Amino acid sequence: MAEIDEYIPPRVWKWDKDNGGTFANINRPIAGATQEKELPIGKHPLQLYSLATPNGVKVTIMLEELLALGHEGAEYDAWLINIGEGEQFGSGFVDVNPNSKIPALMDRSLAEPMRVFESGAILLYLAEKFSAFLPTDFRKRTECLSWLFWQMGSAPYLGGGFGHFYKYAPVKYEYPINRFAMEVKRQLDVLDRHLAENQFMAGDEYSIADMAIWPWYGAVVENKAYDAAEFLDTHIYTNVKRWIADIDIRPAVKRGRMVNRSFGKPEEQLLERHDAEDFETKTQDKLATDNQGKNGAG
Ligand SMILES: N[C@@H](CCC(=O)N[C@@H](CS)C(=O)NCC(=O)O)C(=O)O
Repeated sequence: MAEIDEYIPPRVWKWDKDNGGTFANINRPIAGATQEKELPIGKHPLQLYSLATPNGVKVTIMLEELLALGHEGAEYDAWLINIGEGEQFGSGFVDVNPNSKIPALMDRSLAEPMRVFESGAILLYLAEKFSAFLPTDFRKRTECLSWLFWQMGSAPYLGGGFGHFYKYAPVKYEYPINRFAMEVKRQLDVLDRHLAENQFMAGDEYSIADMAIWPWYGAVVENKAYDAAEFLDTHIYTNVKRWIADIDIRPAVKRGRMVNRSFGKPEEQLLERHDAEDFETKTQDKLATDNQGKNGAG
């Protein structure tokens, strides 16, 4: 192993604001709001405050899947929360999620609006509210929830552990990269063995477990996160790849991954979503063309 300078922890930890990491400007050791800022409220029963990270995409896929099934009560306004600018620390957002992380949901269809935070809790809330994408059979339901909670427990090793040290840390250190690469490969092998025997995570039914797991592990295997597919040799997980391809082609998945997306190809970025037709008319490529037309006309 390459030699690294040993760190001797002081007796009491102190916050080094400029630690050089990619997210040093937003990470801090205290909770709560940093500024007063109300959240916007749209016309639909559900108000989502989010960004198209893997955790955010889980929820927009679920909402688009519910709408595709004909659940009109799942109509939603999706508002962009720019976490790079610290919008998760606005007072309105903290009221919806005291943990200051996207995604956060307000259900305004109830007499007393209900907040829901944590992507897994939001998926379960919506699945129960609409009786969809959560198997009704006791054994399949239990299996679905096991995999949902597996994802919620495992993703921090993938993102906060591997992704952080491989991609975002100011310096590449062999020890944490080795530690977390090993864990991520173990997790991919867990998935690969399960998907060798099962079409979807909960068996033969596509469910909220797939919606939770696909955005994270699909992104890594397809080299859409951390640029690490080659490093992790992800092509060997053939059953995971088959499952990813089955999910990739779902129209609701294609739509869901565009919502609150503020990066990547302009035609895949729908910064805010307030109506089904926004996918046709309000992606960034279309808005840019509109503006050019207006500027040309003006
Ligand atoms: N366990 C949470 C994690 C959410 C999370 O980590 N969100 C990130 C984006 S993927 C975030 O909002 N980060 C902002 C911050 O850490 O300040 C969930 O699944 O909802």
